[in-house]
Amino acid sequence: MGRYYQKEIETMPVEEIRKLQSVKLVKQVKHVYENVPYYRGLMDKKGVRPEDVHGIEDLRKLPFLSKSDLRETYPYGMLAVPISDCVRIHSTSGTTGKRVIAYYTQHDVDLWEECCARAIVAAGGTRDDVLQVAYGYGLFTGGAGLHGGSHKVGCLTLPMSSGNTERQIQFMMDLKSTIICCTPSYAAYIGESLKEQGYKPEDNSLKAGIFGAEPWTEEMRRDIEKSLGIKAYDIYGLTETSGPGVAFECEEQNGMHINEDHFIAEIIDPDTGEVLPEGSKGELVFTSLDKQAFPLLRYRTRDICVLSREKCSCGRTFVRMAKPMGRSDDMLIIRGVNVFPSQVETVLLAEGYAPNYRIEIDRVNNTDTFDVFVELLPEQLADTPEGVIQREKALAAAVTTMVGIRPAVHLVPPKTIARSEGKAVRVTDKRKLHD
Ligand code: DLL
Repeated sequence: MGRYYQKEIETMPVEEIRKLQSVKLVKQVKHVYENVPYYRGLMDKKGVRPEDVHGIEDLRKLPFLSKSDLRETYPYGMLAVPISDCVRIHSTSGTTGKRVIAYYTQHDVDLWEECCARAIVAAGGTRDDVLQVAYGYGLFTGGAGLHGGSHKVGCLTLPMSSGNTERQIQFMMDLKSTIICCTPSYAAYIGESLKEQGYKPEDNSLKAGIFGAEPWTEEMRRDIEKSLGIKAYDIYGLTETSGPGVAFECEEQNGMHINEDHFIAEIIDPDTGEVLPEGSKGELVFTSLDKQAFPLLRYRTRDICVLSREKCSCGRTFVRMAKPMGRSDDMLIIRGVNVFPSQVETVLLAEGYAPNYRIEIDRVNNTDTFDVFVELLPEQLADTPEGVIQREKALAAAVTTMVGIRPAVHLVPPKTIARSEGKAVRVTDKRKLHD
C-alpha cells in the first residue's frame, strides 16, 4: 500500500469526491455555456440552462456530445478560451473521418501530466527510475503524456518515440530502463525481438510497463509480463479527454482507477442513451471538470466497459473501469453475431499462440466470411500438413465456443503477419470496401 503521487486526492472519501465534482460541474457548465456557442445551442435545444445544474445529480439534464459534434465544429468550434491562451494541440489519427483537434492551455497540460504521473507512481515509478517512452510523439497523445508525467515524477526520461526497435533495445540495455511505456502490441514485439537477440527476460532491468491506447486482453498481459519479466499496467485515455491518464491501474492490476477529481464517468446504454446502474456493461461517457480549452460534457467515448466501486486494497477511492473490450464501432457483426476482436485474441493466446494475428471479414455470395490468420510457433514448423490442419480445426473450434460462429483458421509461417509499433490493426473488413 501507499504508492501515490497525490495521496490526499487519490484516497479522498467518496462523498468528498462527489462534492468536489458537483462544485466543479456547476462551474464547468457555466464556462461552456458562456464561451462555446455550439454547447449553448445544444443546451438551449434541450431546454437546460446553467442555473438548472446544481451538482452531479443534475448531470443527466445535460445533452450528450459525440465525435460527430467534434467533427462538425472542426477546427475551432469547441474552443472555450481565446486561442492565444492555448499552448498546444494534439489530434486523433483521423483514419475514420475528419481529425479531431484537442486544445490545451498550460493549466490543461499540467493537470494532464499530473494524471500521467499518478499512473507512473502507481506502477512503482520514483525519481530513481529510468522511463523509456516508446509511444509515438507528435500529434498522438501517448508520447507527450507519459513524457510529461515522467518529468513530474522525476524519472530519467528516454524520449524514444515508437519504432526503431533495434535502438529501443540498445538504449533499454545500455541505460538500464526500469519502466517502459508503449502500446501492448509494441511491447509484445519488443519482447519477441529481445528473445531473438538471445536475451532472457531477466537480462533487462525493466520492472514495469505502462501499456494502453488499444484493447488488450488478460492473456496478452501475461504474455508480455513473461517475455519482458515485468508487471504490466494498463492505462486509458483518449485525445478528446487530453490523452492517456484518464484512468490507470494500481498494483492490484484489477481495473483502472478513473481520476474522478477531473472526470465524471457514466455508463449508458449505447442504443437508448439511458444511464445504467453501476456494474452494468455499456458505453463509457466522460465529463471533464477542469479542462479550460477543450471541455467536454457527457462525451460518448464509444468504449464498452463496466465500472466498479468495490473497495480497492491500494487505498484509492476512485471508481475503477474494467478493460474496455474495444469500441462499439470495433464490434464486428458477422452473420448477425456480435464479435469483438479481443475475444478472438483471448482464445489464441489461451491456446498458446503468439499475439500475432489478423482477422479478415468479407462477403461472398451474400454470406459473411470470417477468416483468422495466426502464426505457427517456430517449434510447430516441423508439423506434418495433417498436423497443421488438426491444429487449425482445434483452434477454429475454440474460437467458435467463445464467439458463437465458426471462423476458418489459417496457420501461417512465423513472421508473416506485420508487427505493430503503435496501435495494432487487427481487422480487415472487406465488406466495407464493397459498399
Ligand atoms: O490512445 C490515448 C492513450 C495513449 C491512451 C497512450 C493510453 C496510452 P486516442 O488515439 O484518441 O488516444 O484513442 C483513444 O483508444 O477511446 C479506446 O478505444 C482506445 N484505448 C485507449 N486506451 C485503451 C486501453 C489514446 N487501455 C481510444 N484499453 C479509446 C483499451 C484503449 N482501449
